[in-house]
Amino acid sequence: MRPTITAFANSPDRGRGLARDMRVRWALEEVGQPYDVRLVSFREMKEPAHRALQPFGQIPTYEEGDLALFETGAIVLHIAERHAGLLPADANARARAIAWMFAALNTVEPPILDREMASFTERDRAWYAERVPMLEERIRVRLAELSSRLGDADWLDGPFSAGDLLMVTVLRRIEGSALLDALPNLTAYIARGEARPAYKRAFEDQLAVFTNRSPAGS
Ligand code: GTB
Repeated sequence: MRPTITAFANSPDRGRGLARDMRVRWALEEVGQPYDVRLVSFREMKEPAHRALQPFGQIPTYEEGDLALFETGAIVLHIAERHAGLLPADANARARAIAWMFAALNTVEPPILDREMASFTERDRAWYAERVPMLEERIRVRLAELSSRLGDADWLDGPFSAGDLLMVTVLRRIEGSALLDALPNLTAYIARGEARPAYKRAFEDQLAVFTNRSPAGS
């Protein structure tokens, strides 16, 4: 059954692949599953019809027959479990790939989000200048640990998996920042993810939402 996902009608990043529907698009492209996209405005996201799918009034959502899912980790895991290509067949390797999915979302993403949120909401606060180095140090520690584990491997644990897919989307949030400067293996890891044909198709489709939208947006 062809799934439908939701995405921003008017993404703040102008479709540069940072909004989280990118993860779901990429996963669907990796497994060769065609899908539909329903674009929602910020107002629509907070209305009851959307909250019935996503209690927090966010994108993306995923509908497939009588299944409705939210949370990108759960959606990507669902896709990976139902199609070949994103999780290894061997039970232990599969469990480890799932561990990397959780690591991306629970261990690496939180300090990156804390830094990002502070820059949006605390810039004019007296403590901001003092707080930023601490927030950045937390990111640096995680990145150094991740870099050390990755070493000179292409992917985190054997072949590309849903764990790499989520990790690359998390790291893209700081792509181009000085935080990654000292860690060329992570920069190359992100580039390897972005070079995958499935990633490129997903990116182009997300970008097309912005380039094709009406000038007024929604
Ligand atoms: N934990 C949830 C998941 O993984 O599905 C988080 C979902 C989420 O944060 N969704 C965001 C959202 O709907 C969009 S992705 N926000 C609206 C709201 O909460 O009211 C976050 C995002 C948005 C925009 C950019 N950007 O433009 O750069 C990057 C990331």
